[in-house]
Amino acid sequence: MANLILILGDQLSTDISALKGADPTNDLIVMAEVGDEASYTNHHKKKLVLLFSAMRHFADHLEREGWKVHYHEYHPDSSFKSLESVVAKQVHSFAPDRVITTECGEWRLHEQISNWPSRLGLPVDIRPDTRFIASKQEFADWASGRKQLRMEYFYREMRRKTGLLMTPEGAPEGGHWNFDADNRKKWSGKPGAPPPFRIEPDKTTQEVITLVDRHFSEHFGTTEDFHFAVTSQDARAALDHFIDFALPCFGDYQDAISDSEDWLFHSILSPYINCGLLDPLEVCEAAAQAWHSGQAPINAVEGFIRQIIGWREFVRGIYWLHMPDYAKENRLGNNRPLPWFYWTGDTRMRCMQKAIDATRRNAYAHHIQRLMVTGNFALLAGVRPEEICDWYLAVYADAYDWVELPNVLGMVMHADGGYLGSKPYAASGKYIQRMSDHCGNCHYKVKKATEEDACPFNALYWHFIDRHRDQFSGNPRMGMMYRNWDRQDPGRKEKIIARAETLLENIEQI
Ligand code: FAD
Ligand code: DLZ
Repeated sequence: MANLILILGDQLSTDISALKGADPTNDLIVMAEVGDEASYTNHHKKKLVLLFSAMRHFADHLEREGWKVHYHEYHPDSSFKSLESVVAKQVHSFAPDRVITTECGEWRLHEQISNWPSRLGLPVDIRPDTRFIASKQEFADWASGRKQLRMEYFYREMRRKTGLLMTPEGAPEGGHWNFDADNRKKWSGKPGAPPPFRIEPDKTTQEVITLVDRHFSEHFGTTEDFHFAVTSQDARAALDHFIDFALPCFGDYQDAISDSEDWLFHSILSPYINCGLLDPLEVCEAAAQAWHSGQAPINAVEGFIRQIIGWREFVRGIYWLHMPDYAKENRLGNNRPLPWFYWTGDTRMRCMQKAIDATRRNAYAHHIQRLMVTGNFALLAGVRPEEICDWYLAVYADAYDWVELPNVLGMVMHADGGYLGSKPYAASGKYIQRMSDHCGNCHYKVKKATEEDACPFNALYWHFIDRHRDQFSGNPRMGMMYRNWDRQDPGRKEKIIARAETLLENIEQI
């Protein structure tokens, strides 16, 4: 019996379920760089370099381990544009008994692969992706019968399941499940933030950079200064770098934003975890070990682990529970096109310009920039969810539909009616001033709301509150905002709304 085993670009692990029980002497592994996957969105050039180079290194590794690998390199003139066309050709030449693959992370591709048994005329074994802590069914069971889902309760289940930061008696280490209250410091430049882990491009990566520059020149971003790891060995070195140099301060400055520092104390591990170079549990265990050995404090380690076994698992569960309908949600009825400056960074708002510029250079922006800067602006301005989702899917090296969509459509845009988050993360300029040092360098004045040079976030915030009164005034977590708004002088309110409307009418000039 011979099998054809398909490994996708984000499944680069020898522990992937498609390889379980496989036979190197009989089976054929297929991996393919194809136009359809490289172009279904305007993927950042660095994301393309990361994936193609990591795929090539992984295929080489498998061959060195004795596997037969058919690897299809990208060429714009190739007649094999889709994964299906590559697999169909190998089915024809290799005549396997079946195709084996691990379930993919996107509804779009999942739909295509689900049709392969009839289209290819042989059995296709689609195995669960065991790299997640909760299976799709486990999440569905947990969610069943709950009207609103709250990450915190799901997270506690995951702590119990993994035993991470749990005492032998079954209590949370440190006496609390969550130390978020300690994790809201502004960063003043001290302690110094460590430089990100970097690996200089080897020959394979350099070839891929040349390929991407030549054939994907219209895509967003730049390949310049590519320094991501592209092998699991180097991704592990990136994990060690994070644990040694950044994790101790991760909690304290988790919500901080800096005018001068792109990476702060974040791990920059999501690109590796999401494409299979790092296992999420291995990452959490390394962090827990740093706490046990006294190398990092509990607020940092708990906060970090919560992001992975809490948020990451939670958004994936929501995605598979509600797709494909979830992607169509637009409960706030937004219909504004995405402003063009999301692609160029050409805006006088310092925080937006800095977040977009970092995104363009690095294919990375940290969570608070994604949530409270570019996300907050899209929410306040009422951008069409589909357009802002596509932007986030394109511009980050870690972006795949299963994780991007719930974060953007649910967490940022509140387009699912509050299913993922109990209240929208809407904020005025005051939040950005509190958590960053951008405002001192901005063309706009954060203390003003109605004047021509007033911070746009201020008037847009009140406009958002005012126009969504029906949806939010009954939300107990937003009552105070409505009381504050209603207390303001009617003349001032009128001016604020007028200023917001001028901004919205001239949004491309902000
Ligand atoms: P750290 O801050 O060091 O966090 C540690 C890890 O926790 C991350 O590597 C990631 O695996 C996980 N994590 C943290 N927050 C989340 C979250 N909300 N959802 C899922 N995992 C999380 N993450 C992606 O992996 N891909 C995306 O496409 C993506 N899009 C996002 C879009 C928006 C609008 C927002 C608000 C968040 C998005 N996130 C996404 C979550 C988060 O911003 C990134 O995981 C994080 O910034 C990655 O950088 P890091 O590895 O340095 O993370
Ligand atoms: C994101 C991506 C890109 C850019 N290119 C490829 C590719 O050429 N071949 C491949 O197998 N996968 C690629 N991917 C990842 C897929 O598009 C898809 O996002 C994931 O496999 C979903 O789990």
